[in-house]
Amino acid sequence: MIRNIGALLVKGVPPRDVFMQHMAKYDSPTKGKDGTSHFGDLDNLHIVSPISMLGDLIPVMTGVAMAGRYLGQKIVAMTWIGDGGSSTGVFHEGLNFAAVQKAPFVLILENNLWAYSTPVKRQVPLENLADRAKAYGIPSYIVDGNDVVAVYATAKEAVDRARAGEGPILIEAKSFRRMGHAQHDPAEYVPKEMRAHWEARDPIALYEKFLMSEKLLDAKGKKEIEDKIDALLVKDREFAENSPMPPAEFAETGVYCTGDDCHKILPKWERPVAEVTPPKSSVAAVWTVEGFGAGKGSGGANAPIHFGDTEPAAASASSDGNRAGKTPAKPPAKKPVKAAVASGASRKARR
Ligand SMILES: Cc1ncc(C[n+]2csc(CCOP(=O)(O)OP(=O)(O)O)c2C)c(N)n1
Ligand SMILES: [Mg+2]
Repeated sequence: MIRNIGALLVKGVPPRDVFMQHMAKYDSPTKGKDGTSHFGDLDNLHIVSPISMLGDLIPVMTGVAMAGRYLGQKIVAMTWIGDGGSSTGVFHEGLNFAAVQKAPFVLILENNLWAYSTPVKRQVPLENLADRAKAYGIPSYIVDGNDVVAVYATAKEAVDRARAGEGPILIEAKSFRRMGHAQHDPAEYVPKEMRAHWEARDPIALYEKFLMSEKLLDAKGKKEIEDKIDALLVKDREFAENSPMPPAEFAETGVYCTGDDCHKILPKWERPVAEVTPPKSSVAAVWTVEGFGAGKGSGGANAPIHFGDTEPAAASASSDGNRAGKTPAKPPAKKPVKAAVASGASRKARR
């Protein structure tokens, strides 16, 4: 998504592609079909093109991770989601699926405190969004999202763990959205003190300070880097501006897949077919559930199964000396007849 642009540049996408994409030029990665950062590069840089639907890349990237595993490649898939996007249904479906499949997948949850004008506290009843990982039994990290070195070290560790077969990992990067949602949004709803707090923690300024204090960068080196980047941006902007617009007749091509003219979809069996298809690729069926029928219901009768953090009746009875082993003296009161009649009457009246 848009938040990927920085990562795209680090992965090797030239700035001219970003410029041309925004100008919808013919030489852009999508040949002018899209005016956003919705583009990828599967063949060379192994970047899956993102789309606008928040969360949908989670199951997609889980699929990529699983495909890599089937093909015997030691890849790790990675994508991003925002604090707002982490409340979509597909976030949960996708992460659950990744967890149960132990997919080599790292998800970075950028908690920048705002989703449009909604503060994170008004849409998630959690202090740490990393806690969402608990629901899927997967590990998580919390990292200062404005600390470049900490983010790199955490992401590297997570990728190494995923590659080693530990399954998916969620990283919550705590940060702040400095600008509005888009150009139309002056973000006047952001409290001034909050903005001031975070502006003093500008990640680029902090990283520069770190590099200077570690003597990895000095004023001369900084200027050299800035001059190099400026020259590249000017060159790529000119290239983008001079790129033609797509011809009108191109509008109807590339919209639907037309078979071999578009692209061939063929399996690339890099491992023996028998090894990656059932029954070898299947999981053995389980017919019995441990503990089934052995738990106690709160009324003392057999409960079908005892789940997680609800104390079984036997345990709670023994922790309470007075009630130990006793059955309740009176059966629980039935619903008062009057109330039942009244509710029946009001149902009738509504009809
Ligand atoms: C499924 C879905 N619902 C709604 C939207 C519209 N939308 C685009 S961005 C956005 C807010 C996202 O907030 P957050 O996930 O916190 O990301 P941020 O903009 O802070 O990086 C919304 C609701 C969408 N793109 N996809
Ligand atoms: Mg956000």
